[in-house]
Amino acid sequence: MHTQVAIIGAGPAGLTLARMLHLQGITSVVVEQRSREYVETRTRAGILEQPTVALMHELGVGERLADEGMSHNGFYVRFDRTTHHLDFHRLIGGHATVYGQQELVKDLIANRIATDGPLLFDASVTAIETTASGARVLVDHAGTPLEITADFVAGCDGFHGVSRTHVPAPSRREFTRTYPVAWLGILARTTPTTPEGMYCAHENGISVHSMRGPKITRQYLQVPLDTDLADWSDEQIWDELTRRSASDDFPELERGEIFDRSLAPLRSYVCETMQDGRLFLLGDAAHIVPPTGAKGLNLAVSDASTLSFALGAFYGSGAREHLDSYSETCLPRIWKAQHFSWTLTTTLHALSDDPMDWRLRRARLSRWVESEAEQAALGEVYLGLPFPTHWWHSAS
Ligand code: RFL
Ligand code: PHB
Repeated sequence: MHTQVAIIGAGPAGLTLARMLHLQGITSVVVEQRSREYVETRTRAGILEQPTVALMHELGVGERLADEGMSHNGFYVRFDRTTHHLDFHRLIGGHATVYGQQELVKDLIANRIATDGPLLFDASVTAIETTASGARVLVDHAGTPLEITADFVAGCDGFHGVSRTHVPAPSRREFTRTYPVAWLGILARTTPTTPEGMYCAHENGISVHSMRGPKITRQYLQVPLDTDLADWSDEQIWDELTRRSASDDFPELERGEIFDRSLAPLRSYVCETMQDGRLFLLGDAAHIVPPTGAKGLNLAVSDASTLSFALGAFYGSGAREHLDSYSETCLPRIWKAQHFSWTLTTTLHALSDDPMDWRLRRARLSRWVESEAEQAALGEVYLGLPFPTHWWHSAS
């Protein structure tokens, strides 16, 4: 099988790239190791930046997002039993949109299938070979070997994928920061406690109170890294969410049926070498942010937009410079999102027993809620910095 671009992974990065290439008349094959059902039901992110939402509309996949997404002006912060709303919309305009990652993935898959774009599920990439003139991707497709030849490979296979290991270790410029904590996440049939999402800073650790609709909540608890999900009963989860979110100005958290649970370690990682010849790394394959600040999916989409533009330029006019500068074009926005996620993570989590630490964190939280200048600065990044390039290239 031959195509112009072999895309490994049907997450937000791979599916968005496939759609943008299709609209530019560039062929691709998307190869996904999991089943369609698995990727369409995997619970993950939920907060979309404005540039992500605008892009989905441009790509013609924003219809359900417009109907079902919840538009938020900012978020709430609670500490010392007091609740504060950071209203970014009032200060700088714009919105964030709450829409589950798997819903976006469903929309992109439905569109890919409706436009007859090749998309293989249960197809695991086992090897990648690149030369100066092209690439070969070896795939195990439900037990049958398959070979794809392509001009380029887009590694959109997430943090645990195979693409990054194709970049020789000595030439990989990598930065890692790990945190001794994880997020225990739940989905529950309850009414959200605040009209927009809320981060609570408590001495036991952060609790996050987000939503997926008027009657479904998505909530998280900071837990130690070595936590076993089975050690937490539903009652213990509700007790701890209630304790950390206790306030003097809002009713107590509502309890209800928990129907999904997950555990995610907090990690910051950047592989600055996002290109090796004809292989490009996008999204979680190249970088991970801790979930505080909700940047991961949005960065994956931003990388896809940059690569789409560079490939459009190459196929449109033979220009190679945008491909060659792919990493440098992506990295400033990635590091700004890393900085934002690190700031929120270190301000909102309990990461040490040092009493001076909490006083410093409280001072920063106080500045956030008392200073409109601080709020505007946070809001600019939360609602989404502009993408580095257009997703399409005009040859004229
Ligand atoms: P994905 O989504 O991991 O997709 C990679 C795909 O590649 C497949 N794959 C392979 N396919 C073929 N052959 C192989 N050898 C393969 N190896 C892997 C995988 O099966 C998979 O389908 O990466 P992508 O596209 O880069 O997207 C990144 C996002 O998924 C991720 O950054 C976000 O979920 C992070 N994140 C959040 N991001 C936000 O922007 N807003 C949020 O509100 C937000 N909340 C979160 C989050 C992540 C969380 N967890 C679980 C880590 C909340 C949590 C709790
Ligand atoms: C979510 O709604 O899943 C969510 C909210 C805030 C975050 C991360 C995830 O920081």
